[in-house]
Amino acid sequence: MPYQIMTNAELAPWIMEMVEAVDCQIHRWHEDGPNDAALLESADGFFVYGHPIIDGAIMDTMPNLRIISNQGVGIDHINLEDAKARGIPVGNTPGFVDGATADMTIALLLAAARNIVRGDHFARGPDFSHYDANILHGQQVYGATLGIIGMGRVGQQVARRAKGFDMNLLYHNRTEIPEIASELGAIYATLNDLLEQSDFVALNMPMKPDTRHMIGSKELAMMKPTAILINVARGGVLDHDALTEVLRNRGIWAAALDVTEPEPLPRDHPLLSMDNVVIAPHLGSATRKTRTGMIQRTIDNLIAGLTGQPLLSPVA
Ligand code: 8YV
Repeated sequence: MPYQIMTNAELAPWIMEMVEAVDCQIHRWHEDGPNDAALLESADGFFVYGHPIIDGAIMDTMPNLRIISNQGVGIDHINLEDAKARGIPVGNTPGFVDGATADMTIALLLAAARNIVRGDHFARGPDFSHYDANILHGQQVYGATLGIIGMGRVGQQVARRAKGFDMNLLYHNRTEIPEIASELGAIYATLNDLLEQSDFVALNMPMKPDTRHMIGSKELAMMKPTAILINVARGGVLDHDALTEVLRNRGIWAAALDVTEPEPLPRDHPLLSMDNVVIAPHLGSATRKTRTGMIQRTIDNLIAGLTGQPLLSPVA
């Protein structure tokens, strides 16, 4: 009898094939309901795809649930205490997303600094009638100072890449990591010093209760008017009203966002019509190679949980 797995999204055929190959039968679970009571009763595992809120009330609708396996590192949408209280292990996919997410951080940094998106639109439009050396001057990247907030796995990979651009590196982290930082050539700074001194500020911290709106109007006001803020972490670490305000007043030069709060932003959100914003639809780990690794780890965690083995990447 195959394992009965609930999932919250329409999985692509190649993902379905990978899951079904390990004796799992996938059923669609609807975040806004209704869900078939018999299916919920039979559910052995939950394959979490994207960021649906999974709390104790939902877990209680699946009395036989033995594993929650999250495709992705960030697990701020899953109530870990509720899972723990019910003895349900939760797995995620650390190590699989870091490189691609760091690449995306640098891609957004360059895109905002060098007017890639505005330049693309201009180059395609009717106003580009002759070369003009006096248009779309951006911010210099090489030799500039990058402040990384959150020096975990992704932050460290961002630092490695930034070194290739001869950038000076500051970092702020919950705890100082002197050995790794010295190998990366990054100097620890208080949050205030980092914000005041950086030409680019990259948000790479996890979303936790204590990082919620960690960057708000006070913090944004400390940044240089020429500075660029890049967020590939979670929308919730940044106060979007404060960001809208500071960008409107040209208090910072630009923002480059891979994540927002909410996600997606309402279609009439002011950030979407600002020329000093570059925005992507949460593409941090969106390469086929990275996604395949993430899916494989999600499945491996799933099977481990179903068979009572220790997960390959348990969430602490
Ligand atoms: C994923 C992410 O795209 O791993 C994470 O935390 O944000 C992204 O890499 C997303 O979570 C996929 O579900």
